[in-house]
Amino acid sequence: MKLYNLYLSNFASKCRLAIYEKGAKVEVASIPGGDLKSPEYLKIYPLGKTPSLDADGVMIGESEVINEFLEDRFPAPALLPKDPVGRARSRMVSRFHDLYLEPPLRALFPQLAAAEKDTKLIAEKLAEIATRLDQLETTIEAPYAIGAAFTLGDCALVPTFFFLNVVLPMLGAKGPFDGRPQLAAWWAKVRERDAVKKVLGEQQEALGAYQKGVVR
Ligand SMILES: N[C@@H](CCC(=O)N[C@@H](CS)C(=O)NCC(=O)O)C(=O)O
Repeated sequence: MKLYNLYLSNFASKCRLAIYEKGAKVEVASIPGGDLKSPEYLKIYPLGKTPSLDADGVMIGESEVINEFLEDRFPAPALLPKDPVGRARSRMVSRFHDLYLEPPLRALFPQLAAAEKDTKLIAEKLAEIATRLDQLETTIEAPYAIGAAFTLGDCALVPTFFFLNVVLPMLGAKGPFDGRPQLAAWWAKVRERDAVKKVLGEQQEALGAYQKGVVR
């Protein structure tokens, strides 16, 4: 089993985190042809996105689908609670991340290097992110996103908070934990975990390489 990965990608990082938490036998592979749009990779995965998973010959795309598949295929240690309500709550956190929190952050990435910044867009997206963070602050249940157990919901949030920590201050906004004690407590707790430390280290390294012009 093989995950086609870029260390810089927060969505691929979300899947690596689940893989590391589970100690799953999944090879973390670079993108064939060295580019998401290379003919070699498009032949394997026509969407040309990362992550994608070669599940012994069957291609599975979309980070949340991959993580749910990993949960089914490698059930221990579990990253979803057993009870239906707990499972729904973890999925709700992942869905909230994918649909509402991450997109306004993604919209800001091109602005970081832009010679002329779009100040209207930056203000709009920063305001949207602040609203989403306030919503998360009131729904998160310490110590992890949905309480006592670390779940796929946490896997979704962690890599994006790596970028929120970097990007918000760069654009003159306050950091994501400033004035949000629940999120601050959550961040301190998740960073105690070996798999989280590993992923955050990989993201930091990939960001350093990117700043020198290398995407990995
Ligand atoms: N909904 C997808 C999003 C994946 C995604 O957008 N990945 C980015 C890297 S973080 C990518 O592949 N971008 C290239 C593109 O969209 O063409 C998922 O959850 O896996």
